[in-house]
Amino acid sequence: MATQPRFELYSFWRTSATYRVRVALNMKSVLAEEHNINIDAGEQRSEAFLKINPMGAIPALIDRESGQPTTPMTQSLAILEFIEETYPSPPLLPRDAHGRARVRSLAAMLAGDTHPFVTPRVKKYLTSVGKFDDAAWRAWQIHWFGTGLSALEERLTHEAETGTFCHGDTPTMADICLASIIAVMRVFKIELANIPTVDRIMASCEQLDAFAKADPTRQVGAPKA
Ligand SMILES: N[C@@H](CCC(=O)N[C@@H](CS)C(=O)NCC(=O)O)C(=O)O
Repeated sequence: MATQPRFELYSFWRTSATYRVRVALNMKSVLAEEHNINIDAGEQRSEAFLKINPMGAIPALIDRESGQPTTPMTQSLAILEFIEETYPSPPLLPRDAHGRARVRSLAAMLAGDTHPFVTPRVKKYLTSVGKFDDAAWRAWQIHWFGTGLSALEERLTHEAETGTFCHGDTPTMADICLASIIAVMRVFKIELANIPTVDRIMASCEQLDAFAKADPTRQVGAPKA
């Protein structure tokens, strides 16, 4: 008998925040049925989707297993924590409280302090109200990706806990967030110089199936190469 995936994931091929959830689900070998929300067509602001997430942003994750309608889960970091609590193995957070604080802090630098500046809604505002042209938007993207990743590089280079991955030698939520930013920079053909530790850790992430399978270019709806 075919088993239905436990989760429904509202997603779009190239989004950074959905990538994080995809990697975490892949790492725990958990299946989700994906529903495409075409951000280029503005579907995140449709009446139907705003009922799921009034913020008009993906991802949103629905848990079918509870047996009764549950509020859709939103915010990728909250979803990662839910996945971690529900499927503890392999762990995406260190065992010690200091380690967990460090991983959550690195993750927040990316998902909380970097990604929001480069979202489609910010682009929409800057290119309409702010009259940004393509060059100004690109300069904006490079500035904010660069600000976040330079600060991350500084920490990863100088903090003793950095290993093969952001924290030690196994991937954590921090690596998921790091890779989510680099993956979307690649979609926009943005490359930054002078972040060798970030680049080294991204290369380690890419060796893992869970990350490789979540790559934007491998998702339904991605443009053919
Ligand atoms: N903080 C949220 C950010 C969600 C978010 O901004 N998602 C983007 C895609 S990566 C989105 O749906 N944007 C729609 C828009 O900006 O209009 C999270 O981590 O889930």
